[in-house]
Amino acid sequence: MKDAHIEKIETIVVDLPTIRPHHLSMAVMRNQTIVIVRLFCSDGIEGLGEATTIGGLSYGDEFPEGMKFTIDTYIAPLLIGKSATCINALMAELEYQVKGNQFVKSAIETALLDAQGKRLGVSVATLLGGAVTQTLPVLWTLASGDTEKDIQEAQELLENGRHNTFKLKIGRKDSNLDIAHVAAIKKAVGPDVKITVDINQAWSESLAKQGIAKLQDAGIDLIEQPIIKTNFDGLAKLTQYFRVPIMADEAVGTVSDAFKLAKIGGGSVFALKISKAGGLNNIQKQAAIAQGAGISLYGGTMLEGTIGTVASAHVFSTLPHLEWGTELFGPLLLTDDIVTKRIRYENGVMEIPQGPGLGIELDMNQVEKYKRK
Ligand code: MUC
Ligand code: MG
Repeated sequence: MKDAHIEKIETIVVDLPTIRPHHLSMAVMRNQTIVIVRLFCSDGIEGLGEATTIGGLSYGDEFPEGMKFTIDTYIAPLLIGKSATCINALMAELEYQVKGNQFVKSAIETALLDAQGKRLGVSVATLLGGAVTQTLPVLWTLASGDTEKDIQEAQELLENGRHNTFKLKIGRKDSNLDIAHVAAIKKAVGPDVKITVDINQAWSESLAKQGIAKLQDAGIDLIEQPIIKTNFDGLAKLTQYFRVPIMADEAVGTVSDAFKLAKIGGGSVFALKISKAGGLNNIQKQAAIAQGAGISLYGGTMLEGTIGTVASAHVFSTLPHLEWGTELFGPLLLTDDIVTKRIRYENGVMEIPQGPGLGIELDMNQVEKYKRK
C-alpha cells in the first residue's frame, strides 16, 4: 500500500426537513442539521464522515455550528500532512490534543475509515474485523406528539411491513398523560409488537419507580434512560428493582462510562452510538465491556443522515450479539437525502451498503440544494 497523506478537510452544514415534527422530552425537531466531513487524501481518495446531534444543544454539549468550527479551526490543522493510513495513531493524537468532542471525533474516524476502505477495496466492517450480517433489524420511533397519529403511523408501517418494532418518546408531559399515551399505543398494536419507551432523562428517581411500574404493567418491553444521565447509582437501583430491562443511553457515552456502569449493573442493556462513543473503534470496546458483564446491546442513533447511519451499521454488523436490534432509521425521518443511492429498508431490516469503505457517495447537487448558505 502506497502511503497517502491528508491534504484537506472540508466541512459542510446541511439542513434537511423532517417528514413530521419529532417530539422528544427535551426538543421538538422539525429539521435535522448534519455536518458532512470530506477528507481528501494525496492518493485522490476522499473519505466521508458525519457529525450530527439532536435539537441543537438539547441532547449533548456539541452542536452543529460548533462541530464545524472545531473541525475547521482545531482538528484539520492537526491532521493535514499526516499519513491517512495510520488511523489508530491519528485518533490517539486527537485524543491527546482535543479533550471531549466525541461527536466530532466520530465523524473524523468515520472519514478516515471510509478512505482506508476505498484505498484497500474493502468495506469499513471488514476493516473492523468483518461483518457477521449484511442486514440489521431497524425499529421506528413514533413521536408525532399525538396518540392517534402515532397509532395510525404504527398501523401503516405494520401493514406495509417496513417495521415491526417501535420506540415511543415520552417525558415532555405529565407522567400520567405520558403513560396513558403509551398504554393506548401498546393496546392498539397488540401483544406481539415489541415497544421500547425512551424517557430521555426526564424523570426523577422516585417518579421513575412509579412510572416504570406502570409501563411494565402495560406490557412494555424495554425502558430507556428514565433518569438523568449522571445518576449511575439510580440506574443500577432501577435495573435491580424491575423485571422489565432498563437501557442506558445518554449515561453510556464514553468507554469509561460503559466500564463504570457495567461494574455496578447500571442498565441491563446499553444503547451504543458512534457519536457518543467518539467513533467506531470505541463501539467495539464498549461492546466487549458489555459482553464481559452480561449486558445486552442495542444499536442506537443520533438521528444521523445516511453517512452516519451507514457508518453505525458497519460497526454494528461486526457485533455477534446485538440482542435488541437497532434504531438506524435516521434517513427515513428526513424528506430527502444527500447521497446518490438511499439505504433500502424492508421487512423490518436495513441492507448495509457493502463498500468499498462505507459504500456510499455524495450527490453534490443535493448537497448544494440543502447546504446552509
Ligand atoms: C434517543 O435518545 O434515543 C433515537 C431515536 C429517536 O427517535 O431519537 C433518538 C434519540
Ligand atoms: Mg435514547
